[in-house]
Amino acid sequence: MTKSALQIARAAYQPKLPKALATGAVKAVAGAATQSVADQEAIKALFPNTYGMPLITFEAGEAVQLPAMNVGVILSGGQAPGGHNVISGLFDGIKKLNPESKLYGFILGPGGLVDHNYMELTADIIDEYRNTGGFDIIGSGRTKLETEAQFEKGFEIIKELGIKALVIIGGDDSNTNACVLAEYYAAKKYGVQVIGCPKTIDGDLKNDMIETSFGFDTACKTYAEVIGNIQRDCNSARKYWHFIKLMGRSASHIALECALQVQPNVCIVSEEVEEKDMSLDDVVTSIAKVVADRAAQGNNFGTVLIPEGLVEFIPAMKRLIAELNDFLAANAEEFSQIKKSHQRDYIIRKLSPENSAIYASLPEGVARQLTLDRDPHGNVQVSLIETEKLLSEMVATKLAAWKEDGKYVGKFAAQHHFFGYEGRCAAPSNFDADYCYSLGYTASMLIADGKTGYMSSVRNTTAPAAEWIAGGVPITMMMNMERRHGEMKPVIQKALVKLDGAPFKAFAAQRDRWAVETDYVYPGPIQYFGPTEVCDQATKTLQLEQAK
Ligand code: FBP
Repeated sequence: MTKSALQIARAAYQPKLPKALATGAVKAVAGAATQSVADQEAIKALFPNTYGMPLITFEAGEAVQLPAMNVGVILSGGQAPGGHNVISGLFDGIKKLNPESKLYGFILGPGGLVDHNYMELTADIIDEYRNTGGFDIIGSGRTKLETEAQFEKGFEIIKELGIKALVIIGGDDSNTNACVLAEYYAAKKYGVQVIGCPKTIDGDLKNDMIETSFGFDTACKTYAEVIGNIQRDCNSARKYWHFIKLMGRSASHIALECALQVQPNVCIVSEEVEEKDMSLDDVVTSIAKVVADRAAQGNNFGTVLIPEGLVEFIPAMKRLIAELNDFLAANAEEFSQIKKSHQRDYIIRKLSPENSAIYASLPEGVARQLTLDRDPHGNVQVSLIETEKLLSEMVATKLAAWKEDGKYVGKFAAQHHFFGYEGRCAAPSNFDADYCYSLGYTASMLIADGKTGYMSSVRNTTAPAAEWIAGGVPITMMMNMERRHGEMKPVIQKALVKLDGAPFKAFAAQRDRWAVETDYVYPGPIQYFGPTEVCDQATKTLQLEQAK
């Protein structure tokens, strides 16, 4: 591998561990029994072997040497900065317990377990990937581990390799499946432990015991850097409005965190749009008002942050998409015969009056995306909708109408951006490098302690790393029952932005001022070496949530 100068220097970084883990001698202290966040009876019935287990905290204890153990690791779902450090922390942890221990990585996600596609991760390989971004050490994938046939197939290779425990590094769905797998192996008495680690840049796997998912810190800092740069450009040329869509499939944590870091003129928060039952026109009007107010002061420029999942949070758009899905599924043959140039009118004629009006108001390109780009199940691929263009085109139309009425006097020219993939594999910030290494190391301690169905947890994360608290949380504790594909299923509750939470309140208290004033913040690139206030800050979200 050809390495950059930063990569070479960064390889020598020794991630920080919580004091209790750094001593190398650890004891597990069990807390009180736990219960699920909701639907206790239903979850208990589904997880008889892994429900109600206690919280675990690791404290300094006696040094122990355990028999060598073989451990398997899987990276599941979208990439998030720091995954390699979870693996290196896990590797160092099991080697510390016994140098003969072995780590196997399953290739390209959960599919690697089912297909028996694996490699041993030796010290040489691990050293190549310490403190680097990406999941390329073994690759990741989105195969869902959910059927008994997959569990049994996986068990075949687990037996063959003598694996004692499997560590699944993933988001809410992957950790839900990790828990189902833990329960299955426990019920079958296969003697295989399953431990989860909280990953996703989206930041929506968090609760009282999991303060943040890894990768959120680095991804947001990467986006904030480039948004800051755009804002400086924007404030220099003073002629463009930049519409910037930010990744985050569902929750708006990334957009909100970036807003707190860069102080844009507008940031849409999907959860607020849903709560206030806003229509697409309401969202467009709210942006157009800011554009018009700034124009009245001679400022024909600005920035608008848009969360990727917005469209699905607008109740009226949700209804339109649902009707389109049903209509096109039932009339696929007839629709395919309609000439391209007539398809829009055809759809407008066929939809119910409410949805027809919304569809007719959409710009041509977006209307086409809604009818043409469909996933293998025939559903609209909402993530492909260019919301940033949709909103800017609709804002332009509204401003043109206001201009005719004498309500708007400015010039409006838009630029569009989507920031997503460039943040998912950035070299982990010091926070993510330390947090991930600690999560991996903690996972090895949970394995040593015989735990299964637990998620590795590291808390008190706004304090210096030495004061972090490492432990384990029973995954069933985070579960509730939700309807998925028409069936009630036990799942980890997804954490959306809370409108009564400190981060949103801090944003809401300042956004009107940010809208009219030009008070941009330019965070600059992530710094890996230098003063701690520059290099080691947690996200604003975490700082506000943890503020006592
Ligand atoms: P995970 O929840 O698996 O971590 O993935 C999150 C994410 O990065 C979303 O923000 C984004 O919508 C999605 O993955 C993109 O997925 P893909 O990599 O398959 O294009």
